[in-house]
Amino acid sequence: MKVVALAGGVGGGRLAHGLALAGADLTVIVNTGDDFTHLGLRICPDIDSVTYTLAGIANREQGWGVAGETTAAMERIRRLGGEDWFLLGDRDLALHILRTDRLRQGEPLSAVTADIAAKLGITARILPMTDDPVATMVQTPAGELSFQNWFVRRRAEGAVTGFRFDGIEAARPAFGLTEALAAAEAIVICPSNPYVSIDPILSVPGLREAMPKVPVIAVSPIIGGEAVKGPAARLLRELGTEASPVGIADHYGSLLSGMVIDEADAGLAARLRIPVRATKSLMQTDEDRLALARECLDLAGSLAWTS
Ligand code: FO1
Repeated sequence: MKVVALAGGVGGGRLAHGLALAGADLTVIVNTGDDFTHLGLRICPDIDSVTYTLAGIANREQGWGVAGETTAAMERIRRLGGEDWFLLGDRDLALHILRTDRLRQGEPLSAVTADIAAKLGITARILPMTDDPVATMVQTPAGELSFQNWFVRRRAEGAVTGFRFDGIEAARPAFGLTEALAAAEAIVICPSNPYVSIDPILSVPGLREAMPKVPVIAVSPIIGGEAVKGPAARLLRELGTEASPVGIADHYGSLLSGMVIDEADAGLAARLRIPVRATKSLMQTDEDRLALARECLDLAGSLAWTS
């Protein structure tokens, strides 16, 4: 089945891996709102989480960076007084150095991303949501913060009043993105943060319009009122309706055809006005990733004739 997955970082990479294991003809559209230039290097955290996970070299517990990483460069940067709040491992740095060099020579992010994925033996297509610069800004009562400053430096603490995707108005879908959507038989919205991972993707002008009339299945990133990782539950409480699959469904609205929620939230299925599957949605092993992906594809398949 031709599947397009919309993904952020950690949860996105894991379900994308499950979809690849399930044999889907997979394209992953990845959020680039977290991207920033740091120590002169262009860092693309969600693209790298998805890439490393699909390549089987990710630091599984952490959700970002490379397994078995060393930090010799970071230690020397620290000793020489460089910025050390954003930890870049040695192998990760190699990718940032090469990518930055190629971007600086004018190569689009989608081309660099595709080539790195191929070099790492990945068969799925990994596409940034756009080749143009977009920066998620976090709005707080004290003013705006850049995403990584908020997420890493301030550990996503403090009141948030909203998000702004700087540059989104001028952003065009990445090369090949609308064609991938047009060919899709199902769309899977991965269990990523709806505000800072999925909304930027859906905000790229022309992307929503390019969504085909096929089942759109979202996997809830909230289990039992909590996010598996990150501030999604708190943000839903502060900005949305409720920290639950119901809040997620409200957030995505009419876009959704169906939803996969965790068995802990099965009691909420009646409040969701769309077809729902309740299953184990916490992905701790590759088998979990595969099983969750199969649940998504099975639900999409059961809805295909109604779209
Ligand atoms: N997240 C952290 O909380 N601390 C870090 O030091 C950190 C470094 C880092 C380096 C490369 C990379 O690709 C991701 C990194 N992340 C780090 C995660 C990053 O903040 C992502 O934006 C989040 O995973 C949200 O998607």
